[in-house]
Amino acid sequence: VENAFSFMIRVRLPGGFCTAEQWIAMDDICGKFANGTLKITTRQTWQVHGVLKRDVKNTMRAMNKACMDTVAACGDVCRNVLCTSRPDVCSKELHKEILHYTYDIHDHCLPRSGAYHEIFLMQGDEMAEKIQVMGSTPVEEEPLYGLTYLPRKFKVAVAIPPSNDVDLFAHCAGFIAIIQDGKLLGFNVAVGGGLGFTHNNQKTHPRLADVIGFCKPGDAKYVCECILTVARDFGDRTGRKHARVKYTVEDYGPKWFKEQVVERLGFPLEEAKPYAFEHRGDLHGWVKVNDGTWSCGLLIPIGRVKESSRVCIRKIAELLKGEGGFRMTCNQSLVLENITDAKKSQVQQLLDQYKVMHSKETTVSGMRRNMVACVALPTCPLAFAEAERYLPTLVERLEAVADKVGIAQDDIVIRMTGCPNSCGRPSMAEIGFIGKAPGTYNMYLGADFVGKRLNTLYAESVSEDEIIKILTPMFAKYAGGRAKNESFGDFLVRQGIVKAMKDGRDWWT
Ligand code: SRM
Ligand code: SF4
Repeated sequence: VENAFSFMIRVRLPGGFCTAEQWIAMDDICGKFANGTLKITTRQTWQVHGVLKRDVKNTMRAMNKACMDTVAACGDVCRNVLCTSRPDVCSKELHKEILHYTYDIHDHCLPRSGAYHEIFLMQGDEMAEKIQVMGSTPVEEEPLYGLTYLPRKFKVAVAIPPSNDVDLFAHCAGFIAIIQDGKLLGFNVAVGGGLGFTHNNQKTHPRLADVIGFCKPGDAKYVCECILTVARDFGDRTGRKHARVKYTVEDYGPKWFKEQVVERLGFPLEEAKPYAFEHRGDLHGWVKVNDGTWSCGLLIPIGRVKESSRVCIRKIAELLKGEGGFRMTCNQSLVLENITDAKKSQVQQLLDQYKVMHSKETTVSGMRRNMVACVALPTCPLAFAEAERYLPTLVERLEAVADKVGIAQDDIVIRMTGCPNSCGRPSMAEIGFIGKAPGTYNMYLGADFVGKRLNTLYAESVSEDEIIKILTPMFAKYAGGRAKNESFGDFLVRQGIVKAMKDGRDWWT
């Protein structure tokens, strides 16, 4: 008898988009092969958990049948490329154009290997035939990755200001859409972001990306290629803890890194253009898009689609077959797209019937609207503490405190992870928690609201009661003493409660 090994499987979904038919396929897959839930991740896609070893190939094949795969969803390659999910930041045409360049970058940097198809999709005879033809000679060529691929994972995002929902500065390579008079001029280019670190290893730390210039829209994929190949050629291959692009940028300097990129490009990057991020949150509720259709942003707590939310979204997908769109967000939620006037009330009815949150209702606090947590226990083997299963409970206690001082409706970015790998980007939260041991967290405060500053360690190994004790007077002080439109993180820094973390190298000081 073999052990009942079970696996997590993550789908590749650039820009976070799928059709109604693909949603239905994933819903079937999670019911048939996984644990009956879909997990929307911080990188705009789904994971399914609990797939038994014997079902791995069947799951991959079912995904393939619905025109999806898991290529480059993990590994030392360019991962799922993100793009802003909010339909209210620009016209639909412009969003489409920017998504087109997102796909361009993604497709250009995708590994070419056919191994995935050979291993997971080919059937027995087909496979035997292929092996015979290949003999022992490698027949594949990886133009970007070569034989040794990258030293480490490589992450890319495209942001459409004023939204920074993708957390652009957490990325190895970032592209900020520069829009003038409704036209896309090109992208500011950022390099060297990354958040993972290791407790007590001061050689590791989170780092935010530097903006190094501007490129024309059609050049974005080549710029990304050059950033990737500089990482490939100069990244540290002697130790995985120092192999991310952020360390290469830091060790050699952003100026040197830019020179390398420009040399490979064969033309200069222009001076970066002005832009402004104003928020990182998702759309919640309905918005009419300029082509006359509706979009509706849902609030799926910590991205876990299960029980009534699963039934509800499945029914919506059935209703929107052939027309609707489903866009995952980087805050682990979902935007329903392309809803006609005729279908809007039926969608609304389903959301009401199954009580799926989809508006800035007063029952939903600002913290709950902005909470993110990684999966952590029970499935993540690297977790020291709970995150997904626990943050909503902690937020409930904090809501009571916030309510008392009248700030329950204020947007505050709060995030938690089970370990310092930082999958929920906690070091960019105004209130961040990173698991130390079961029930205890390091508490970080003072990142800004829009994702341009890291937070700072405030207290080590704190328990729930200690967290409440620390935040209660801070919330009261904030309620009484904040400046107009001042965010919680900025207030804490202005008050000197924590120092501003200007550079990731100061993480441990
Ligand atoms: Fe992550 C590893 C979950 C986004 C940094 N991440 C893992 C693994 C696969 C654990 C493992 O290696 O065994 C986790 C699977 C847990 C489970 O049970 O499902 C895991 N990461 C996740 C997700 C699902 C968190 C979530 O709840 O949404 C996110 C999936 C994204 C996706 O769809 O591809 C996820 N991971 C991130 C992010 C955020 C981001 O990319 O914007 C980060 C921080 C940004 C960064 O990369 O710097 C992140 N994950 C890591 C790291 C640390 C990398 C580092 O540079 O040190 C690891 C561990 C590793 O790579 O060695 C890791
Ligand atoms: Fe697992 Fe750590 Fe990532 Fe959470 S942050 S999912 S505990 S690796």
